[in-house]
Amino acid sequence: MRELFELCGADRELLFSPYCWRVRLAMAHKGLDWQSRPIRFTDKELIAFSGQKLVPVLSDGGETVHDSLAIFTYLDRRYPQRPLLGEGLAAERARLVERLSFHMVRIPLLKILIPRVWQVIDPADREYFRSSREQALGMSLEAFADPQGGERLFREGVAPLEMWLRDQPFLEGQAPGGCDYLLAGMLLWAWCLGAQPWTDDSALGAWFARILQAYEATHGPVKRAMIEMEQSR
Ligand SMILES: N[C@@H](CCC(=O)N[C@@H](CS)C(=O)NCC(=O)O)C(=O)O
Repeated sequence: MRELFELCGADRELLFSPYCWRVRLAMAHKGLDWQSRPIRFTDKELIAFSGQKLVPVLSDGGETVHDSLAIFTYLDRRYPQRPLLGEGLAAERARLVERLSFHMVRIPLLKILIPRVWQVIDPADREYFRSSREQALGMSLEAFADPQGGERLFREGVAPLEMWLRDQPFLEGQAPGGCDYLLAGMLLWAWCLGAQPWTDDSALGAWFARILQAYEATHGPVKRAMIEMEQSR
């Protein structure tokens, strides 16, 4: 059996982790099915078998892999059809895209999404979420969160991608590949939390719609939170 341990909100159907979405998109790309095992931030005992504390964790017939990029590599090795990363230089380029998306897209989105994550997580997770994120950020959630500033940084960060996607339907060319899913997972994080700092009529918006539609055509509608933003605490 193939099981994907992934982060959920108080509503177990609300899956909003960017890294877990990468893996969902990658497995859908390869035509694989899986059982979802939604876990909350503090359900660490459910993934203790993986020897670490973060999701996604893929358990696949006796093999356990964690970390989205490591899971892409595993999937390519175990299921060579429709490669995600390829080998050699191609895999290294995907690592570069992963690092770039981390800095150019993740940080801006985090500024937008922190108050939304706060709203959707189980109240029992809130203390852990606050203390772990404040320690990592070196400041309070309220000091870091800045939805308007995050939107501006996001637009600046994706400007080169917007130009790239005006010339071709996917980051990887005429068909989606691993780099598309590395980035699309980040955008799904925002989308599932009811935010969309890109416009439908942008090249990035059209690209995102193509990826989301392909996923929903085989796996059904993606749950999206309807959040009224007032305060983060
Ligand atoms: N580099 C890892 C990052 C994984 C990660 O940060 N996962 C987050 C979910 S978005 C997590 O498990 N957070 C739980 C926690 O912070 O305790 C990957 O690409 O999978």
